[in-house]
Amino acid sequence: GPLEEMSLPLFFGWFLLSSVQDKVRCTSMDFLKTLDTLEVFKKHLSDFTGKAEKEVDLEQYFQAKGTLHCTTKFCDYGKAPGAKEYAQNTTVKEFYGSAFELSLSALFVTPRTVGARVSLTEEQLLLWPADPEEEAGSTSLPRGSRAHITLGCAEHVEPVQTGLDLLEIETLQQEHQQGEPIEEMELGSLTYYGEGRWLLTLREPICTPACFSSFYG
Ligand code: 2AM
Repeated sequence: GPLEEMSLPLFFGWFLLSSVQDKVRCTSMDFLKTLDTLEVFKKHLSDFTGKAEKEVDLEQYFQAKGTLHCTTKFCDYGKAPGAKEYAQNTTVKEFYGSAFELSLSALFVTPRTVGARVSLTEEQLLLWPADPEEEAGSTSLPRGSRAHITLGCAEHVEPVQTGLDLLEIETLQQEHQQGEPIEEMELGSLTYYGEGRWLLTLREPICTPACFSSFYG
């Protein structure tokens, strides 16, 4: 009935503590600012603007999307397949409300989204649903490959796109399309994967405390 549906959230996930949210946002802004100034980025600017000569302010281009979090299971208030099973899973119940430390190992930018890749531990993978990678058609990637934090979306782009963009980049990586190594930046090494897809592998992963919980909205 409707009451039962109400009891399932929009999604489950790890929510970053508010003090570290600012730090992660700053790091991401710094990255966008730096990327914007690189000649090699300007060379590929048409990926973002459609016109080679136009300029783009990446900090304006992407809009922030609420509290920073890493979605584990999108439940859509019970309408998503497997939502009920996930909510009733004993591990999910056991860890609900617990603190975790997430490791952000890379930042990525596409013409649609900007996000952070989250490298899950074995324990964290216990909270990862069975099939979010397969749902997206990426059957050969390891579990947890889709784990990410959406940092911003271009106009008219929904946050669900961020995980799909990450999977696309990881599929290219797995197919040994090494990408074009661009340069060493202060934060790490930057690689270009074509079509406006940039990946910054962080020299030092950002470790951030996060609470496993759910969001009703
Ligand atoms: P995100 O995890 O990439 O940020 C509410 O919309 C949250 O659920 C957002 O965080 C969003 O994307 C995520 N979300 C929305 N639709 C989704 C879907 N179909 N699959 C997985 N996550 C989804």
